[in-house]
Amino acid sequence: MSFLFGWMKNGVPATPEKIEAAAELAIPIVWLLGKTGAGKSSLIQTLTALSTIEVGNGYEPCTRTSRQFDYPADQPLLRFMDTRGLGEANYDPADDLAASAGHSQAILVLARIDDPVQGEVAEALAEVLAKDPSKQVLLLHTGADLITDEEALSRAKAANAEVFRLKTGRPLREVTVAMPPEKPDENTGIDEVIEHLEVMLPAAALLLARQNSQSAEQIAFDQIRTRVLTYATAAGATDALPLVGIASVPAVQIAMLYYLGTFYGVSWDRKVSTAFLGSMGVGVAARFSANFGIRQIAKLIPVYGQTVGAAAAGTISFATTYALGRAAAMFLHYRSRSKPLSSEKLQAVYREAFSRANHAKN
Ligand SMILES: Nc1nc2c(ncn2[C@@H]2O[C@H](COP(=O)(O)OP(=O)(O)OP(=O)(O)O)[C@@H](O)[C@H]2O)c(=O)[nH]1
Ligand SMILES: [Mg+2]
Repeated sequence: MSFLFGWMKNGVPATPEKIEAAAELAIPIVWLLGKTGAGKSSLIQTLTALSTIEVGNGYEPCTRTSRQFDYPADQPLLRFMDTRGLGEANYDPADDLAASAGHSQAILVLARIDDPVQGEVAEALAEVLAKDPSKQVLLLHTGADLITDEEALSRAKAANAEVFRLKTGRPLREVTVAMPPEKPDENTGIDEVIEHLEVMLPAAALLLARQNSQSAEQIAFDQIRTRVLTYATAAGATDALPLVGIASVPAVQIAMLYYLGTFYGVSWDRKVSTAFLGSMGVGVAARFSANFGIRQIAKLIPVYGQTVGAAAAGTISFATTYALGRAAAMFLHYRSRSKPLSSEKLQAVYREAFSRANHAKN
């Protein structure tokens, strides 16, 4: 019995609409905290390379105290939550905390290097962390191009970092960023922000990472990368799948494999399915069932299941689905060209994709 057909027995058809609805329920969130003018909109613009982001424009209201921006527009896979009015009025993070509950997320705090008045931002962050100490935070020193003297620059950074450390009671990871307007070539620190996101929020980093694709295979995958991320994000909405009428993570994975088959012009007949399973190796197949097995067990233990188990299930389902999609794409690319592909190479690409998608330390 083939790989695909074996899974299909457990699955129900997962239509593109259902997949997208599930992905939206699990969309990862990047919180942006910072005073007006700190560079929040500039950062969104730089990370997404979208020129349509303007100060105070293009946003949907999210909560009373924040705006949200979903990216990409046609099939959102990442939400930026832009806190408004921080440092101007008393900010109460309750609404934003509620809006982001249940989503994987990271907090980026932006503090302009030439603005030493960061007390209110630090207080807001402290309040958020008091409610949820597990939240991952990165401090961005923006406007690095505005101070040219090295010593003055490091003094300014140290002083701002100290304000945040004192209010939150912990040292934060830090990155120095320059986003001079009208000079995108002179941006600095953005790759480092993405590197931190790889650890804090891999789903975001996979979407925002600059592509350096050279081979025909990589270039082909770039065309469907966001689609694979949609399936992976949908699979990560493990607990929400029944709500949108998808019975299981394997059903999402089957739908993804069919989509990829169509894209590469290869049909998943018995021969192709068997070749794929064979190349992926028994270890990978066994790990799938082990992962799903662990998830089910975790859910049976009430407290553990609701906290650790639920979070881990989403992360593992996201990572296994993304890695499966990445490996299947490579397999199908070679297959469509009748070129040989070693199982070592296929398994290596699976492992690499899995570890990139599963970097988060909860
Ligand atoms: N030179 C320089 N200018 C920056 C930098 N970051 C932001 N700016 C400029 O500062 C101004 C405000 O930046 P925005 O990105 O709109 O700030 P914001 O945090 O979105 O502000 P609000 O939307 O009002 O909360 C814009 O003119 C930016 O071009 C930077 O790193 N260097
Ligand atoms: Mg803005």
